[in-house]
Amino acid sequence: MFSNKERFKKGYLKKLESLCGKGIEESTIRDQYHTLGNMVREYISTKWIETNELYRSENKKQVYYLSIEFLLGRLLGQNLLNLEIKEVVEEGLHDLGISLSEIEECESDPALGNGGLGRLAACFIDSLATLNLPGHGYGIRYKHGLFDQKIVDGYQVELPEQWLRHGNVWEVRKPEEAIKVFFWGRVETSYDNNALSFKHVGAQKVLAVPYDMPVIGYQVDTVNTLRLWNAEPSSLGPNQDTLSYKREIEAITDYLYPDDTHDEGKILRLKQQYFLVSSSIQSIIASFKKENQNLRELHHSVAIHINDTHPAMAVPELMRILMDIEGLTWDEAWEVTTNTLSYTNHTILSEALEKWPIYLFQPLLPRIYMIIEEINERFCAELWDHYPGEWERIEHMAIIAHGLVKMAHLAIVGSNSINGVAKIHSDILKNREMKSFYDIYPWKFNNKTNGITHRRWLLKANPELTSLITEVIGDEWKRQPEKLLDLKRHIYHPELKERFAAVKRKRKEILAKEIADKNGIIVDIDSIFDVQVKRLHAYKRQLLNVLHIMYLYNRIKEDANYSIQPRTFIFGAKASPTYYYAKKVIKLIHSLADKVNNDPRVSQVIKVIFMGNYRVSLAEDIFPAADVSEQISTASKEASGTGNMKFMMNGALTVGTLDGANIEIMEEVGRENIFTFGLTAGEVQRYEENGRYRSMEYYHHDLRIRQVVDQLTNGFFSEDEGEFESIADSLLVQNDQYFLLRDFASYIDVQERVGNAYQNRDKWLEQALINISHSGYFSSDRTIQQYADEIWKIGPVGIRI
Ligand code: 26M
Repeated sequence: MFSNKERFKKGYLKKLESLCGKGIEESTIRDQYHTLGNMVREYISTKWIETNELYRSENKKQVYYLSIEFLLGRLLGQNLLNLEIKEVVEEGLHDLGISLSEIEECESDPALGNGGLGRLAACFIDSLATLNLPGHGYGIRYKHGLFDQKIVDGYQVELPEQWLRHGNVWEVRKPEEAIKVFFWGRVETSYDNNALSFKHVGAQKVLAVPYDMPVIGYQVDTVNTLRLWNAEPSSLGPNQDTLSYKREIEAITDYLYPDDTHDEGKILRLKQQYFLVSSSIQSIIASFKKENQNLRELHHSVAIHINDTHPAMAVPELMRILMDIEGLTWDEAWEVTTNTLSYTNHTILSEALEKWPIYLFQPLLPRIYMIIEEINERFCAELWDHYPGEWERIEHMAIIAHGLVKMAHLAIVGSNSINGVAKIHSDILKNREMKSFYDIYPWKFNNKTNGITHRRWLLKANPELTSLITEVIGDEWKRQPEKLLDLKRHIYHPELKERFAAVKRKRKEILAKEIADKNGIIVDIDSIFDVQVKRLHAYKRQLLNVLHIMYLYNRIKEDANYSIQPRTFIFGAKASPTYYYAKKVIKLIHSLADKVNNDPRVSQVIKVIFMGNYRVSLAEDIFPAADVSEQISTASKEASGTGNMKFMMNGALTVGTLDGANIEIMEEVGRENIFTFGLTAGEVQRYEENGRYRSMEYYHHDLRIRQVVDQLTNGFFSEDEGEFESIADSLLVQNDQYFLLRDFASYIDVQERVGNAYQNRDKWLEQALINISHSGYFSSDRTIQQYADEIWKIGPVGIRI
């Protein structure tokens, strides 16, 4: 059907007719999207079935990636690209008077994630399929993904996201594979056949119905599965046929929690976690049992990965199934469990470390809690052997302490591998944050530096740059991204530089048009597009970026001769709805934008743009247009970052701290090709330990700082003077926890260097190209290959290229 244009056109018209009962003239754009989506799904259905059959028949080891979030982004364009049918479709539709890109626009982003962690999971499943690895995602089918952000008078307002409003062509509901998940009730213990047996009685039974989505590899026949669970009432018993009962159950998968740091401790969140874990593990065991008998050998056929601690209940859940249902002894079950599970840590921020109060946990999950207690007791006994008499250390490392269940400790004890997401982050885990665990289990700890799928973030997002690269070095790099290094031999060729410049310019024009449409502001294409897009958080220091812009504003106002390279500062960020400070910073960016953009002289050289509702589809327009990538977190706080990689891959230069993967970007491109500044992680740590930092001293001693901080509260923004007082307080009264004022001078300096560097156009273009050349290392294909080889011990199945 996609083998040539004419066939496609015929098939398309026929499908439109049968599906929508319409001819092309009466069809709406949604009909047209729906038709194409269905054709693609049908086209891959054979490959999907064949992939599953291959996995069954070869009986090779499989990996299951459990994640509370998968931030997929739109699928139509990516699927067409991976299937290599995009051109046929585009040309065929063109003949029919339809624009493919308009059709693509009508797909809503499946925004089933908050940010980095969820997007990483999406990149990983793409790489797994492309590398022909038998690996599947397990997640939750939230009815509402991350909220839509509206900006009203400079304030963020959240609206419920509605990605399923018009249905989802990519999913297949599998009610026959539904699974029951048990909540509440109590455990009856009895002694029969010389063994204890446990019965969970009086439980509320929730039905987990899988919706499977195909994950299509690039240029291969592999189609893996992303299985998303939906909560539904199981057969209604007496007194259960009420609407409120139905609502209570469905609520489990209604909303994605919009907070990506603060551990909220809400019971619904705990239900979501267990719902994901229990349905996934039961389903994994069921499919294992179809081909294998002996559960004592589960770990030879199955690896289960837990993405952060959110699915850490996989540890007790697997123990429960192996013992209570399959009849293994504790020791047998423990051997299998720990050999099956592995865990990735994504943060060291203490407020993000999950701890559940026993009073919530125990009534909701009585059997799981019992098992955790037993794991804890055995673990503490083991610690006692290691550290006899060291009560404090043991209490500190325990899984249950002070009325709380510590999910990270559970994950570490129950897994065979614990990894951080960038070198520095893994080192901090080993030497500081989890040192006491590293001391007893050194072999478990390792690093897997994050990556991004270059298929979405370069091939799909930036087809112009993709063509240029391919013209110069051929197209092997598409499957072997490290081959982007071949570009290096060409970067001094004036023609390549000019053509890259033309691509960048074109992409800046496209973004500028979007900004004109959405924000009503005309930006200068020749200005530096300086971009910070990511969730809004104190540690990511969007406020430092703001303070720099305020400083520039002041310089321009005060010095008629001050001349700088024009810049457009672009922000995109969602704040958690309950995060007061983050919302204030969004308002501050808008107030600053008003001030800057409406000043006749200042606005000639700088502009400030806030792009609302930052999400995957918008990101695909932003990264290709960026000149400068802002990666300015307080050193040690950003575990890795992945936006930094998307920028570099699209030829932006990084302004960054020595944090997360920025350090590895620097190692790749060389110090000369990145702009670093600020405290190192070691310096931050020393300040945190010795308590010697006094932000007030920087306020008093640096006039530039005093001026901008004063402007937060002196009516400079011509509104309510108290509006930004809490932000000023965070810097002075609360002693500036994230060292903005400490890094201010260094940041101003480096930004001045950036402005000057941009004026040496030739050199800038070379540096951008060097960044692109070295971005292949940051492909998630490399990351996934390392997970496959070093953690999961899985290999490819049924290769065809
Ligand atoms: C937890 C409990 C309750 C509600 C929400 C959560 C929660 C959800 C998402 C906590 C954290 C979540 O994500 C954290 C995250 O995105 N971390 C980022 O992970 C990226 C991928 O490894 C890294 O690149 C980023 O540095 C890291 O901040």
